Amino acid sequence: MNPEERGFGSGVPALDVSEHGHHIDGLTNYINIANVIFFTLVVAILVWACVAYRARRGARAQYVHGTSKRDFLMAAVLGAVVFLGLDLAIVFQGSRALEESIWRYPTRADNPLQIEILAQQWAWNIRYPGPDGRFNTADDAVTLNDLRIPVDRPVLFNLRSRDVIHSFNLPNFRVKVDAVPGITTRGWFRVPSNDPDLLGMGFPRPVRFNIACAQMCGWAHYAMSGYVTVYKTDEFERWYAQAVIDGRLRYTDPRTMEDADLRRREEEQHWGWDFQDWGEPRPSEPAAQARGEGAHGGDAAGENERPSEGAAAAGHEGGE
Ligand SMILES: [Cu+2]
Repeated sequence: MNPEERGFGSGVPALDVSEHGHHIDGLTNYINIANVIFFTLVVAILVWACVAYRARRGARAQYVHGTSKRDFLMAAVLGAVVFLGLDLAIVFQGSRALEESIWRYPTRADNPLQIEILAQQWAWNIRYPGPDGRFNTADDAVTLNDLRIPVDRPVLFNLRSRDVIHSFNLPNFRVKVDAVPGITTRGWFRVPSNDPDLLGMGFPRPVRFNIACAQMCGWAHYAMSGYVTVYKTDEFERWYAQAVIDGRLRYTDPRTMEDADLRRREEEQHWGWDFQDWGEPRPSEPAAQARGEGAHGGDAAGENERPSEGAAAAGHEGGE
């Protein structure tokens, strides 16, 4: 497998191969076009006024207070056009995009690929849960700056930072989520296998895109990059199975280790956390299943807290 390397794509903006990206592009285009129209209009009026009302021999300047009915009417109409045509239109389109796709997180029924991402100066640590579906266990697959995903399956990620604020940015997927020390943020996206741009890049061969950090995070911020590679489902599963085997070979249970220094270093490798999907039932939870608690088992297992449930969630945070 030799992934096609595309980087940011050659165009501006970068090619978009995500399911929801057209919402963001549509909004950006709308703002750009509206800006060009209003800018042209304002400049045209200014130029016309400069020429039409230029100084002429014998002409006297008038002082206008702008308090006539006509002045008020003109200001009101112009204000309404800008407010309705720009501000409200942007709010309306933006909230529609949020409701229709960006905030419509995949549910368990959608079988999302769960991933944990730990940002640090200056790298992206990426963790997959492995076959047991749980993080920080011996079958996790862990990579550095190397995110691999299948097509047609939602990718749901948790994001944390080890040090300063970073921003996880996948330009070709229109994803940008901040990694903030002390809290867990999340995001999701999906790459449809029939996306024309993706097919144009040679898919079903694996296609590779860039990961960037979009937050100035220190002197090597520019170097905080990685790759995200899109695979056919079966090829992804093959890679994933091998990555899990490789992970097991490297895994040592820190509890069995005598050497304190080695143990500390080993524990640093196990930086994962209980995946937070904000209150979704966790049917794969063995403890919950044993108690027959399908929908509400998460609480007893000490997981699935919402971030707003202050004290309980705080126990999970800031563990770095
Ligand atoms: Cu960064």
